[in-house]
Amino acid sequence: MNRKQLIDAVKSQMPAARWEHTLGVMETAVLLARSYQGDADKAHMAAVLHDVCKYWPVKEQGNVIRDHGLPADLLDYDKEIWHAHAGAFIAQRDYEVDDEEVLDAIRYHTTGRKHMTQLEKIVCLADYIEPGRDFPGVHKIREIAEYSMEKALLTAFDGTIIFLLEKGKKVYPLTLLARNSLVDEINQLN
Ligand code: DGI
Ligand code: FE
Ligand code: FE
Repeated sequence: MNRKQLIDAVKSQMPAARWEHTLGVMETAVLLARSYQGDADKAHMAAVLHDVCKYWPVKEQGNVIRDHGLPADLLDYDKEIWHAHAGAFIAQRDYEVDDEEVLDAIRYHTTGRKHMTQLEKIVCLADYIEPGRDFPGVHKIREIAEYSMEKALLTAFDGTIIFLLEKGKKVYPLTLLARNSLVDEINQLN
């Protein structure tokens, strides 16, 4: 599959509005990679595929997790986070992606994790701040992203955690670990 075929195949998996979002993440991920010494090709590839399963029926996303030994505890948390792990599996199986760094960037783009790689930060942050995003606080995160990916991502995760707490929802532990890990990184940078 060449790059054009890959892009067309992923595009066919989602409604037009979600494809617009994916285009925004592709563009933003490449810009972040250039600004922060990331690998722009890998960032682009992970961005193309990051939401590949997002519009699959939730039941199918759950089946991918159950049937292929992905972390079973995901099933005890919000369904919104399933598509990331399921997507990494599908990227490898159906789209012939074999680069572990790219697969991890897809896998952790929603929840994050402790000690996120540069590529994971790029894709996760691009997902929050791509031009089509419009949620309270997004402007501030875009401003911070001009000088620190870690500070921008911390602000983004804090917003998500607060949002989940206010809704009375559970927080997947990796998101808390990601958040704490960024605090450590930032304090060592200062
Ligand atoms: O797929 P997208 O809409 O582009 O963005 P995403 O993959 O970041 O989706 C995240 C959604 O998942 C967001 O609306 C918040 C929700 N969510 C539910 N539980 C958790 C969670 N997000 C994180 N980071 N951690 C959770 O535990
Ligand atoms: Fe997503
Ligand atoms: Fe996304």
